[in-house]
Amino acid sequence: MTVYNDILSAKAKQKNLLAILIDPDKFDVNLISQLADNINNSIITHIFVGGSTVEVEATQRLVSALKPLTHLPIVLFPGDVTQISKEANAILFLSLISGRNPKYLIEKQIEAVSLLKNTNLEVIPTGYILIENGKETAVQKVTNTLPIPTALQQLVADTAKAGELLGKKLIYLEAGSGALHPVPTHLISLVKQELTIPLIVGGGIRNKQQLEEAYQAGADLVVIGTAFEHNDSFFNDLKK
Ligand code: 1GP
Repeated sequence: MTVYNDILSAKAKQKNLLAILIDPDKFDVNLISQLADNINNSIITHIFVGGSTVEVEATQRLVSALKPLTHLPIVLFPGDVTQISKEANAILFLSLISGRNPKYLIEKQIEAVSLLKNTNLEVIPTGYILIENGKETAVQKVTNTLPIPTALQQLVADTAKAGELLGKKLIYLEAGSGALHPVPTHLISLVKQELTIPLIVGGGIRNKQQLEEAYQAGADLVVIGTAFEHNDSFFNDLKK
């Protein structure tokens, strides 16, 4: 459990972790060298790969191209079982515990087992919690689930704790890619108080200030995708 153990030890040392999320469907593999340079020269610690809808094989192509260009762990954050690539280091084995759709609570996970058996991927059980952000996001549409309203704070906290008690190794608090608003900091803090396992926060974080606020509220690892896609100079703000 190298990737997970490294997250745990970073948490113990209160070292903030940052993942870039690359959506294989949105990214042109021909630009991979430039992207890898930008990543390697930044404070980014993890590379997440995944998307809500991704063309079959696109994940494999991206991971194969990226792997020789970086020493950072490549972690699959799959929207579907077609997004499993042997060459990644680890996979977030997600269960959408904010939703009530059996497909994303257990059915997709069962479907993934025969595929995972043919890999050496480190499998990290992750409770995935979708929070409302002001607009409908792709994950909401694809999974046909409702996000938890931000006003239902206790429900968010109890959902996260239930995830931990069920044996999840990570909780991922998600506003959704391209969210209008990130997960509110008071919700991050509330969830953090409940958990002993590391907390991932993502969705709608577009600048360094929001990143710092998420860390201060208690995020152990922050995930950013859209801000890197839309604004190349964002890497400059995050140089080593
Ligand atoms: C989505 O949390 C990630 O799953 C990243 O979201 O694209 O809004 O940064 P953004």
